[in-house]
Amino acid sequence: MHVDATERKWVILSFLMAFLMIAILSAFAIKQNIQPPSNVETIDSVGLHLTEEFGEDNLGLKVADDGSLVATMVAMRYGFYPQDMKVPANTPIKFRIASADVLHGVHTAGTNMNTMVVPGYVSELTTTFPRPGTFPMFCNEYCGLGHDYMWSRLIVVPKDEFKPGGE
Ligand SMILES: [Cu+2]
Repeated sequence: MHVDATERKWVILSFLMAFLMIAILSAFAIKQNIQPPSNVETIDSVGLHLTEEFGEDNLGLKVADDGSLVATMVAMRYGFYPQDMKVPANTPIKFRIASADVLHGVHTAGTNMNTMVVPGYVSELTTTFPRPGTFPMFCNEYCGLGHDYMWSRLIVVPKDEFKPGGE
């Protein structure tokens, strides 16, 4: 089969470009610790406030029985509850987030924390924040007219200054 030299050159070039793009994507996924969502756990979004875990008084950062930290959050038009959350740096924190109404997203700028919050499911992710500071947490799934105002703050404090439950 005869393949024109110019055509051969472009076939090779297009394959190289595809491999380069896959390599860049893979390198970033590994470097920034990007993982696919893996928790499939259903919950009744309408009755969220009636559950023990996502009841208003139980939201926020808690120490689990095994000593690990679990942060429970509710995303609802148009805010995240609790509004501001204080967490220690360099400590793995498991976030459990549920939506009380429509599809939301949680993106914490400057960190690798980013997940969709699908109504009817509990979004779960575990991450560690290496840098202390105040990071804005945005909704990144358009959820209605107040979407632009849907944000809160994650306050990462140095590990030795952190007291669980204290201010
Ligand atoms: Cu939203």
